[in-house]
Amino acid sequence: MSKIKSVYAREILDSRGNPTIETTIWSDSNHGAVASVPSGASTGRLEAFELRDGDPNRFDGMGVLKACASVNQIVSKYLIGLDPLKQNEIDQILINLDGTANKSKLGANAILSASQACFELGAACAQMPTFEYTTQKYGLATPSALHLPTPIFNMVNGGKHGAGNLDFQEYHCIPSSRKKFSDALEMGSELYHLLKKILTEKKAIHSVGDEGGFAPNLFSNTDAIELLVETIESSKYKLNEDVYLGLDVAASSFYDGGKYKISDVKESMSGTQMGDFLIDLVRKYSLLSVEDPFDQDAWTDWENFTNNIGKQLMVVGDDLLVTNRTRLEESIKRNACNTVLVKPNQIGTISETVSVVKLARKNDMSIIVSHRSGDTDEDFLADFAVGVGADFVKFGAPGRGERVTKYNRLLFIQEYLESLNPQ
Ligand code: 2PG
Ligand code: MG
Repeated sequence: MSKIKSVYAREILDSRGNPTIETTIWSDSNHGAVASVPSGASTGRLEAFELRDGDPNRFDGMGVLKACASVNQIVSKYLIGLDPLKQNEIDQILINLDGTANKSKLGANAILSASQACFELGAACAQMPTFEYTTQKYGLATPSALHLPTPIFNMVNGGKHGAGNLDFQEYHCIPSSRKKFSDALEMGSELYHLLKKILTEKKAIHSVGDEGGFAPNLFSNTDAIELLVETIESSKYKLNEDVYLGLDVAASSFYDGGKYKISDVKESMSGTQMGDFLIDLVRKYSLLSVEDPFDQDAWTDWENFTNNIGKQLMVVGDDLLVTNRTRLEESIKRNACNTVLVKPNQIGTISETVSVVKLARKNDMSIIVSHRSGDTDEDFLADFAVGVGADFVKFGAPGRGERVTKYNRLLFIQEYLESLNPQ
């Protein structure tokens, strides 16, 4: 049995240039693992607590030296000597050490960096790729090169990730799940470049937003959808056959005083009116998925929407569920949505994340494993998604380093699996 020998956290920068925490861990068998933690911009109210220093003299208060100290001065003492294969035990120690409901004492960023580093160390000690280790540990999937998670490409960035003119946060191109991952990635890349060309021809701004999608100067959310339709129609791919459209409305970010105000409609809308507006879009464009269509606490609107259109649409809970088992249980009871967005840093440990995946699976919900808008150059999530048998991954645009490192890892996994079972 290997034992954890050292645990050390330090401050690095994420893709937005903000500090985040990276933890390195070693075993006495001389295996090592490094895990860094992402950070959201449109965060759910009930997400686990991201501990920042608040010192205005460093990084405008965004430093994470306190979170590093949580790991270096507290967590490390309790993890050294433990077997890295005992993930549940390790995560329970982390949860107990913190002792708060939202991990605000040590910081969920500190806790996740340690939890994930232990998990990756476990894979290294077991001498397995992380996806295989995940599969073996949790028994949730039988990975196959032909059935890797389908990528959800974020082509246009609005909301809190964009230039300020689009209300909806993300406009997705989603290749057909029948496509092999490498073909889906090729399609994503081709459409991404075609979209840039079309934006250039229209003299629209084609700089990119936080997740690598373009952040153009369009007038309305419908314009952005039309732009994707135009891009696909001028490509060799068929809309709603080879590739589908989806949205992350991220409605909590523009919900104000019980109303939704978007540039497509003159008057502010009630939840019911917002639902009707979105259902029109779903029908008109045959959308495949809509994430966070309503505010995170507008349960009744979610229920009505899912009852109405949930048979033909993935209704995705992100801010609604915050990868939290209690919220998911509530949502299942109410039939508020049919798809779970899974983000480990919303809850703070690997075990709790897996428990959400398991509950979702048991209830026949679809699973999307997702990055954050401020992410790091690591590819752990690709392995995790394959290992838990996620249906989809949402890793941003098929461009920018912190996004493509995850897609590229899926390419590697595909080839690795093919080499095990040559045709
Ligand atoms: C989302 C995420 C990731 P953020 O809303 O789904 O795309 O954004 O990380 O800013 O919460
Ligand atoms: Mg979201």
